[in-house]
Amino acid sequence: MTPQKRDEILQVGALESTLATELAAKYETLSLPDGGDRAAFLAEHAATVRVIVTNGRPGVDAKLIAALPNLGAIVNNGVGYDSIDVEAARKHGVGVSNTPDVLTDTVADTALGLTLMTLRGFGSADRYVRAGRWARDGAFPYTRDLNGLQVGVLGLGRIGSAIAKRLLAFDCAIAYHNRHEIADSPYRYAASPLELAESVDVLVVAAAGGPHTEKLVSAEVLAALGPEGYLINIARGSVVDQDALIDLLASGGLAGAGLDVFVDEPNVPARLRELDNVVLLPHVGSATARTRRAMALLTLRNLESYFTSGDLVTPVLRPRK
Ligand code: 8YV
Repeated sequence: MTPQKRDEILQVGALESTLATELAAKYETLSLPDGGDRAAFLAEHAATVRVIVTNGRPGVDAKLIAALPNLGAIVNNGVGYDSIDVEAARKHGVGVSNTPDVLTDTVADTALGLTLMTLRGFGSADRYVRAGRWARDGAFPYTRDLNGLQVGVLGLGRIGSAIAKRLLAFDCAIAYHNRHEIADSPYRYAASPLELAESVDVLVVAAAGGPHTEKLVSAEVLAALGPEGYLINIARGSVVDQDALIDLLASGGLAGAGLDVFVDEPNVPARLRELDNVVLLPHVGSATARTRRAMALLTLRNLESYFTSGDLVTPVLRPRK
């Protein structure tokens, strides 16, 4: 029997190995090479690609979309799709899907853990014990309570709301800023990121990345948090002015920061790594075995659905039929 021609998918970026294996078992898979090899690769394979599967890095730009004449969908194994040029996809009738809901609770848990670690200095306290300083230097310095604080959530979407819900259990007073006020929200609305920062002790960034939110947390917003204020970011590094953040953390203009995301991942500036009032995580917001499996399964369902019905299960943008 002659083997059937299988649907071809193009992997952009390094997918986790289980998902990559599952894709390869079912579909004809290609991986987009970096840099110089790309033109030759596209000259040979561009016409066969029907779907891109990506984890958001290094991204899918207008040039790549235009180079693939039979591309119908971009399936993103992640909720944030800021590195995909959705406008270019729309222009070419290409659908885009992501993995909402399945990671909400895990990312919100990460935000809470990071907030507690940052305010209570648990990372630094752990290093204190390991370095033998407890026995040598005595008790660890006092830190800050989370319970009872005013917390601002920038971006009260699915993840922001799950974070707010958890903070209520810590008796925190919640305020938020979104582009639009949410009519029936139980939380106080702040008309701008600045107004939000001025009125809270901790600012948690949960807004989507992309050009609309680039440096939304500006130097001015960060300064408004003040020397007793904290910044927590589990969204995208691009939402925060990272250089201004480092300056304020280093000069005492801000008490501390907990960061799971950075401007140029996986590169974290040395100046930031040298500070002791920050907790730095390697973008692990959704990185538990259960949640990553749920994300991969939703990615596979989107792919399957596109090949069988021409539509996506969790579309950000529906494909043109
Ligand atoms: C993942 C994320 O790091 O979902 C997102 O937007 O940032 C993370 O859950 C990423 O998508 C890897 O697949």
